Amino acid sequence: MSVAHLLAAASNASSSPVLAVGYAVIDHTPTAVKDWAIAHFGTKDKPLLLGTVALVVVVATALIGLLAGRRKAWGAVGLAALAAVPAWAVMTRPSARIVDLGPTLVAFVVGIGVMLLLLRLSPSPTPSEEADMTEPGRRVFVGGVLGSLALSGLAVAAGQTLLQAASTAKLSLPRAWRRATPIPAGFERRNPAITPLRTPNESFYRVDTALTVPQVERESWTLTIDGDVHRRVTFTYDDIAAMKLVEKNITMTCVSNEVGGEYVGGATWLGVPVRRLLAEAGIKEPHRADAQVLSTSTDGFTAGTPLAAMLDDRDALLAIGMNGEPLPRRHGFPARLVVPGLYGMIGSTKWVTKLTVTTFAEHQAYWTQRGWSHDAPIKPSARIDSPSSLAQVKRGVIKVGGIAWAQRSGVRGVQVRLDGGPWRDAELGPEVNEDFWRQWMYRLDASSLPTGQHTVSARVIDADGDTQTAERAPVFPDGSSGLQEQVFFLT
Ligand SMILES: Nc1nc2c(c(=O)[nH]1)N[C@H]1C(S)=C(S)[C@@H](COP(=O)(O)O)O[C@H]1N2
Ligand SMILES: [Mo]
Repeated sequence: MSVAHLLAAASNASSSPVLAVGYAVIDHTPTAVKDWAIAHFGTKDKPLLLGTVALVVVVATALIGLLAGRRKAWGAVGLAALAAVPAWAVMTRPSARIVDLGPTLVAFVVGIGVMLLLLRLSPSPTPSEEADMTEPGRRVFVGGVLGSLALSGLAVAAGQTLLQAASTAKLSLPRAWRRATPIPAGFERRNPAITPLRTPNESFYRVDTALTVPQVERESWTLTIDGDVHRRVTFTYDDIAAMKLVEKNITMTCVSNEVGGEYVGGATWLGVPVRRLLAEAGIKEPHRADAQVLSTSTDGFTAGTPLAAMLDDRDALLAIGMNGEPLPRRHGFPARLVVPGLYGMIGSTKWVTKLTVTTFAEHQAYWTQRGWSHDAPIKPSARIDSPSSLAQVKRGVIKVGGIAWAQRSGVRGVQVRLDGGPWRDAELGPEVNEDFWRQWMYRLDASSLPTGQHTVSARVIDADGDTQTAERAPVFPDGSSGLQEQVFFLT
């Protein structure tokens, strides 16, 4: 399996038997079990899944080894049955080709080889020979096992090194034709606990279904537009880089972000408005109700964006730059979509290679097939960064603060309240644009408050004057709502 993984890493990662089985498990796990796993293991769910796959293989091969000890043919049949699982998993990957069976075949052949070798090295079980054979025989056998384990470890290490392809940070990035106003520094200077307006690429949240980061290169990448268009068009990276590129400051949010959660970030994106690309293809019926742009990634992920959101003035982007650098691989290198105002699953497809103009009735995107809404504008929310949850706070003036967003509208105000008392206006940080988040701060005079437990909460008011709802909703199917209630202790 390790040798196969190495081979796959050097050619096409998704043909790795381990990764392919991992994806198959994800695809066939009931949503309830998946949610449970994500809730309990968070972002450790992927290593845990792959570890489990490896463990099952170890147990299965141990059993096959026992069978082979009786009869070699049984061992061979066992290994063939075991290899059939990744063979099936590999061929059900979205972009599977017959050559992708190569690594699995190699795993089978190497498996047979190791099995025969270990059988030859294994001490004979017959009692008559035991006296003179056991000691050196055992030692040679154990040596053989440890040797194969060591080689196996080396192969996995080499494979993983290959999969962590070179960083993209040093690559060149074309200039913007229209620059965005630089994101200013804000309240983080007065209260370092408040989230800075610009999220650095290294700490930008990452959410995707990929078990390993897809390695796509600029030279081979293309974007095709098809579906209900007059001409099917394909762009290369150079085509895109030569266009009039615009910069836009956009705050992205994941539908899985809980109230007060971390799956949200603000960055400067450089790219081409998607509507200009769509115009080159020529949309047949731009005003058709139910129309969507289905975007497809190299890894088979799809997202469905309402066509109107791709065409209006929000500047949905095909982005190639993030905070002045080429997109990091984790965030979709060489190109991704960023759609302001809609949760990431509604169209911020990373490693995007195809845009299909179609309808929601005709095609269902990845998360829609799994019951999530395809109509999911980001819900306005205020997050409390300071004080942190269950913090011990000294009596005096408490600097309450955080960040708030109401994409597509903008943040007009943030209000804060203590222990269910009256709402008070917070001070707002610099405004960037309506699709960007905004910092807020409130100096809470706690000099006359009793010591012990207190609760502070916050709510955002958007530019239309609408106040964030206190009504609680879970993240499924269209995003969480409710107010964050932060408990702290006055000492
Ligand atoms: N190819 C691909 N693109 C994807 C996803 C994915 O699973 N695969 N997840 C989406 C979701 S749910 C979110 S919230 C954003 C997250 O983008 P980020 O990881 O750059 O923050 O990417 C979107 N694009
Ligand atoms: Mo998401």
